[in-house]
Amino acid sequence: MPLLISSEKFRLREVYSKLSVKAPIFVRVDGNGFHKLANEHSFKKPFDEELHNIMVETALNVIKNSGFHISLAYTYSDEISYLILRDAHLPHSGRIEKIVSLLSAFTTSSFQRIFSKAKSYSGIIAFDARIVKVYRLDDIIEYLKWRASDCFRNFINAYAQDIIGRKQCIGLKASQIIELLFKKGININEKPKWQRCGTTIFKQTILKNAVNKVTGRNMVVKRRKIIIESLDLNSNEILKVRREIENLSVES
Ligand SMILES: Nc1nc2c(ncn2[C@@H]2O[C@H](COP(=O)(O)OP(=O)(O)OP(=O)(O)O)[C@@H](O)[C@H]2O)c(=O)[nH]1
Ligand SMILES: [Mg+2]
Repeated sequence: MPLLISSEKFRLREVYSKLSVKAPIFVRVDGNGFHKLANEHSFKKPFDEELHNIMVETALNVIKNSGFHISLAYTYSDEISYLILRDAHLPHSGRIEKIVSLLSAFTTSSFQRIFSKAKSYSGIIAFDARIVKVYRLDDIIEYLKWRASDCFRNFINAYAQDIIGRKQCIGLKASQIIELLFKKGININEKPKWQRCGTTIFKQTILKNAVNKVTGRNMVVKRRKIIIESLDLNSNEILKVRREIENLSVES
């Protein structure tokens, strides 16, 4: 005899479904077990440009095709931070379960499609996701600087392990590692910027002259252009990003 269970009973057990968040937020996704994937697929050490390009393409695809209104994405290694700036840009009334699961799913399916094709990979890939609450513009900038610092730390460590050796670097400060690398002929400043700084994808507001089709009058219209650039977010270059986030914050 079939068991009769009230439909309400387990709906009420969806105890986390009402947790919600307000904008602005970052959603950071991170590749699951990419250390293993890197070994299995002989990713180039210390940095694999093809992998980085796939991460950039993945982020771009999520911005363009997920339906989420993402104002900026920043990626290095196996992680992407997505910025959702305003409450109006948060789907599903900001429900955390929805936002986290959908953005990890969109990132995963996008990366899987591009990566499988490029590397004839038949396994399955996953990205986890977490929400980082930020408040004002300064907080958004501070978060980006934090991830950029982690990117730089990762950059130094990756070269240190590859050129000097993991054990030899234990207990050394970053400045000592940089000096040792220099003695071995590696000038970190000459390495490609994407390795040191990751890649930022952001929307630039540009003003264009146009003609109003109804009135025939000249007018100025705002357009958004997607910029993909390796910027040093811990230098003055962050001002470029700050300005554009500011523009997006005040515009409808
Ligand atoms: N060879 C190589 N490996 C990379 C590159 N970028 C990322 N990785 C690998 O991806 C890992 C990313 O770090 P984590 O996210 O801490 O490692 P993970 O194995 O994904 O661990 P979880 O995120 O906890 O599942 C690095 O430790 C590297 O092993 C690259 O350009 N070249
Ligand atoms: Mg990872």
